[in-house]
Amino acid sequence: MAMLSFEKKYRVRGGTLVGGDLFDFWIGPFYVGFFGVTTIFFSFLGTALILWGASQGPTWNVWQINIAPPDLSYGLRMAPLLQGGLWQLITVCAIGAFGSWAAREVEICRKLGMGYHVPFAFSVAILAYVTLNVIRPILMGGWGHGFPYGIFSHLDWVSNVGYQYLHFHYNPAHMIAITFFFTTALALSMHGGLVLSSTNPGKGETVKTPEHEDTYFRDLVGYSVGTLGIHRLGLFLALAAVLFSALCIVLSGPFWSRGWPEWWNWWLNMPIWNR
Ligand code: 07D
Ligand code: 07D
Repeated sequence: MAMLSFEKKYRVRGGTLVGGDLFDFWIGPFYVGFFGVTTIFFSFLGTALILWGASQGPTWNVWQINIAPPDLSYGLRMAPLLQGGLWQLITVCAIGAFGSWAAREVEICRKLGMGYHVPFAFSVAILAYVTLNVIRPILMGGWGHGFPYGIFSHLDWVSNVGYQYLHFHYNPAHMIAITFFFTTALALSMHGGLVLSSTNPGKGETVKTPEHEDTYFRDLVGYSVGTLGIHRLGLFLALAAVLFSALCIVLSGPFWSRGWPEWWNWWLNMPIWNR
């Protein structure tokens, strides 16, 4: 298979960030690497801590398992294991696992001589998580402001925090983030649809070229962003969505502690209305 001969060519030592040749090998299709080992270490330890926490809690119902952060009275100190200390250790494991995964992506990019777009994009997701559970809690002076680890409990957290600011939809950065998320879905659906419509024709029909794709959008809306451009646009839209999300939550509390509808008073207070 062509893929296999290609793999043989690139499956050579080098490109690692740390550890030199140590762990610089593959198991089946998976590249191991130093950061593969640290990913496994942190994710196994984190999962084991969640399971142990669950065993100390009231339920094994997977939807209801909940590992809560410490009470606000602990501030930014370490808490006893069952009073939020577990949440603190799991947070360290999560950051260790996500960071290791990003570093492993970087090593694979280096081996292949590719750009760092994928690890860069994943780092933006990590930044959103770190904003929620490290940066914002530190700015607000308590780990208790982080979200709990549990499928339903983290939804309760989102809802409660939303209502603490009266009406979260009035948060302007939340509005921009949502608009970027919706636009990302629009762009992906149009791009996926366009590529399938030209490269997956019915039986007996020929596969069309990128010129067909460009012409389609030029005919439709007068402009085509182009084959490379659509991927730049997609990456930009998705990253902007997550960056504005991180912004909307870090503003809530550290920089704006009242209801978000009140923020819009600047509009009502503009001198122009008093003339
Ligand atoms: C499809 C890639 C695959 C990833 C998956 C997630 C785990 C967690 C943990 C048992 C798109 C795997 C899940 C490993 C198991 C335990 C303790 C990615 C894909 C399938 N959420 N959230 C979900 C996480 C936050 C919110 C689902 C993680 C914030 C809302 C899943 C994080 C806020 C809704 C989940 C995180 C928030 C969800 C599906 C981290 C704002 C839903 C996720 C680390 C961002 C939806 C029951 C998905 C749901 C949902 C995981 C953070 C809001 C359990 C890992 C605090 C409103 N979230 N979430 O498909 O059905 O993502 O919930 O930051 O409605 Mg969440
Ligand atoms: C944080 C996930 C990081 C994930 C990582 C990877 C694994 C491995 C393993 C699968 C950021 C984890 C990987 C675990 C898995 C295997 C094998 C992504 C993260 C590192 N909101 N809202 C957002 C909407 C309302 C509120 C963001 C819409 C209400 C609060 C987004 C609506 C109130 C917060 C968004 C709506 C409210 C948010 C989430 C509609 C509640 C946040 C996306 C239509 C009453 C959160 C940074 C995101 C945020 C957030 C959308 C409604 C509150 C823009 C569309 C009015 C408190 N909301 N929201 O950030 O900004 O992803 O987080 O009503 O904290 Mg909202």
